[in-house]
Amino acid sequence: MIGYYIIAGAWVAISALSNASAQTTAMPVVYDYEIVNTFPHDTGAFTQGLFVEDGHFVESTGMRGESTLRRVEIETGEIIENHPLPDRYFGEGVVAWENRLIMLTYKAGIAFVFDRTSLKKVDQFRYPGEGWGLTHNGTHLVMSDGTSRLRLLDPETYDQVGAINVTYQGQPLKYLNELEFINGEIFANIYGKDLVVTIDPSTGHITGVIQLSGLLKREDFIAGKTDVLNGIAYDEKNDRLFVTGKRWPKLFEIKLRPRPLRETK
Ligand SMILES: [Ca+2]
Repeated sequence: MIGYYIIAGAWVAISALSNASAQTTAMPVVYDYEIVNTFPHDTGAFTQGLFVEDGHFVESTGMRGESTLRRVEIETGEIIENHPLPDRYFGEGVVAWENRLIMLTYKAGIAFVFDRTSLKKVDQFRYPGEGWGLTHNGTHLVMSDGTSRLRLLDPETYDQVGAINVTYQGQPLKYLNELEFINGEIFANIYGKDLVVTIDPSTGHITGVIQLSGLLKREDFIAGKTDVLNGIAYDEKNDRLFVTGKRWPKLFEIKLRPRPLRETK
């Protein structure tokens, strides 16, 4: 039987970003979500980086004059520790490596290195271009910069030692933002879209598209404040996946459900 599959919605949304035409690689799996838990989130947090550390979140926030690195209780959203950045810096993604927390800035070309326990600044380094998201794959730091290319950085020298060219159906997929390495794949927010994609780090191919439309209900939007979806964190110990957004009043624990393929003629 000859047939092909289309995946409505997600494909349309994402193909507009990538100008996908040639079906050169396997179709990604499309996932819908189910909300498992809803937790409070600080509406003053312009979320840029998010990950789970020992049962709490490490969260980095952006905007000049509002940028912070903080530890946050998962269930209550309570800020346990808060380290503000100097007003001139626009904070971006954060990652932990050994006893350090490494945090990017948007356009200053500077990353700050903090002691993981005290949050005291211990180092800084420069990089070319913009800083967006950060995660690690166990051997390298993985950094996004607004393009379709993820940089691989040596976690000791912070030198770029490689890159992953991210493609959707053979076409570059740009605006990769907050990142999270989960079970061998890189999850990435697409800036400005209610979408998270999963990336095979060995090929850069998009393997999955997570549709998060409607996650934050319209009635929960605060006019002039609530911004885009951003922030993915994974609690490996308890297999919990969290997502939130910039100045969102809520943070969600979600489960993913693969959408059944629809066969067409
Ligand atoms: Ca993350």
